[in-house]
Amino acid sequence: MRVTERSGARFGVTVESFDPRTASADEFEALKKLVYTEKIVVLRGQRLSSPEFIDLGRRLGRIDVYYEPMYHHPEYPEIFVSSNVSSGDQRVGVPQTGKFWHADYQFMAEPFGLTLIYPQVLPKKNRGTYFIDMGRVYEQLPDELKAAVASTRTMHSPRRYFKIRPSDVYRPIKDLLEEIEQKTPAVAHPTVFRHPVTGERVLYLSEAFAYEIHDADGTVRTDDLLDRLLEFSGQLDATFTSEYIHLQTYEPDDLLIWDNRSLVHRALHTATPEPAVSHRVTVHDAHPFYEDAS
Ligand code: 7UC
Ligand code: FE
Repeated sequence: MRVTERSGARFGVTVESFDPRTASADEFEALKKLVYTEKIVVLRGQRLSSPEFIDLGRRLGRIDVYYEPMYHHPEYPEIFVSSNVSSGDQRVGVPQTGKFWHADYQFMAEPFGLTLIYPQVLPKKNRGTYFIDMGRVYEQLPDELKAAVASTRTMHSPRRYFKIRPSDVYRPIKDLLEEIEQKTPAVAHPTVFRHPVTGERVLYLSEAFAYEIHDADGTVRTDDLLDRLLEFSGQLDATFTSEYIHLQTYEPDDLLIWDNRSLVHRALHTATPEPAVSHRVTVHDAHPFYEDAS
């Protein structure tokens, strides 16, 4: 396993010569440690079959199968397929996934710690993902905002970004809205938590899923605190020039693993509708998702 810091990048490392099919338990431990400390690990030169990709996920923890079957790989439900390749009835996966700032499963009671992305078809123009390290954002938050978020909880829901399924055509929107609330009721997470591995404090909120902040006594905040936090973090920056935004681009045979506790991400908008297919596996590691920030 050869680790290279990526020059000019805000965070993340590149790893060459890591073969998940033959790597030892020690090598997997070293890899995991890198993901927690460096936030993004790009495994270079990966030529894995889908079962091998799933095995890699299993070596890292317990795989979480996405709750909406529309995203599943037809043979391997463990794989979430993002694809803009449309072939009529044969369509596999879902187009335009994640084109909004979010952390994966942030709207669930128990999100997973690790996300693995393995691009399968890359457009000619760079396809990439934007990332923001919300650990660094918390560290640099002005004292006044740090004081304002202490002991608060943030409410999360997928309701604004739930994707209409083919089977939803002709359904009254009211029934669909009710189904979303019933299947994925809003969840509260601490606005700031401690990362169970690094001990780092993380500002855990995103533009897509966070909708409300509650004070310690449960009172809903009616001020603009949530917007000010999102603004500070760079998630409202339409020009993507915020100092916190890191654009991760992909080379063929790259496989990304990132820390889903401290990073929020957003799929890059490509101007031309070129074919792009990506496979995703998500994993609960051996640690609780978060620890109390106090
Ligand atoms: O279609 C999508 O962008 C899926 C998104 C709402 N959820 C991904 C996740 O893991 O939270
Ligand atoms: Fe995502």
